Amino acid sequence: MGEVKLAVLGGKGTGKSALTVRFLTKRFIGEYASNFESVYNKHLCLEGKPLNLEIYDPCSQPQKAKCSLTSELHWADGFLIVYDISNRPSFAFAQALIYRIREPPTTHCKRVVEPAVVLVGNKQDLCHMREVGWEEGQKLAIDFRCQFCELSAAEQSLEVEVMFLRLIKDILMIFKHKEKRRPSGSKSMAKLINNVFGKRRKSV
Ligand SMILES: Nc1nc2c(ncn2[C@@H]2O[C@H](COP(=O)(O)OP(=O)(O)O)[C@@H](O)[C@H]2O)c(=O)[nH]1
Ligand SMILES: [Mg+2]
Repeated sequence: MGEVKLAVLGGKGTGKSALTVRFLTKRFIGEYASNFESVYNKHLCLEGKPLNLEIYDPCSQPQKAKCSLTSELHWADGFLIVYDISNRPSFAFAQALIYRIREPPTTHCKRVVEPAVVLVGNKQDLCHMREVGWEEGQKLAIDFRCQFCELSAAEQSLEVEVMFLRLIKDILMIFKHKEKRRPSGSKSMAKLINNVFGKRRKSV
C-alpha cells in the first residue's frame, strides 16, 4: 500500500487543526486539538489504489523567527503551509517556513526531489479584515515553486478536500518521478550486466 506523509505547518491560530479536522471529518470544529500535537491516520483510495495517509498537526507554539524543521523535513513528503489572510505576521511566518523548506539541501540531508508544498491563505470568510493580498500569496507561491489557494476552513468543506487531494496527487507524481530517476536495484543490476556482457555476447 502506498504511504503519504503530510505536515501542516504555520503560525498559531491560523487554522491548521481546523483544516486538518475539516478534511478528515468534513466538519468544522472550532478549537479542536489546538493545544495537542497529533498525527492522524487515514486510509484513502485514490485513482483505484489504496493509500495510507498520515497527517502531522503540531501543537501551536509561539512563532519562532528561525525554525529548524529538521525532523519535519526528514519525515514529511509534502507540506501544507497555512497563514491567516487577516493576520500579517502569520504570512511572514509562512514565508520563513517556505524559505526553510526550499533551502538548498545540506550534504547530510540530500533530497532527490523537492517536497511538494501548498501555501494556504485560510480564513477567506474574514476578507473584510484582510491584511494579506491574494497577489502576495500567489507571488510567494510562484517564487518558491508551491501551489497556492485561499479558502475558509470554516465555510468551505469541498475546497479543503480538493486542496488536500491536490497535494497528495503532487506527492504521488514526485514518487513516480523518483522511481524513474532511481531504477530499482534488480533493474539497474540487469542493465549493468547487459551493458558489460550484452555487447560481448553480440561480438562472439
Ligand atoms: N473565521 C474563521 N475562523 C477560523 C477558520 N479556521 C479556523 N478558524 C478559527 O481560528 C482559531 C484557530 O484555529 P485552529 O485550527 O485551532 O488553529 P491552529 O492553532 O493553527 O491549529 C479557532 O478559533 C478557529 O475556530 C476560518 O476559516 N475562518
Ligand atoms: Mg492546532
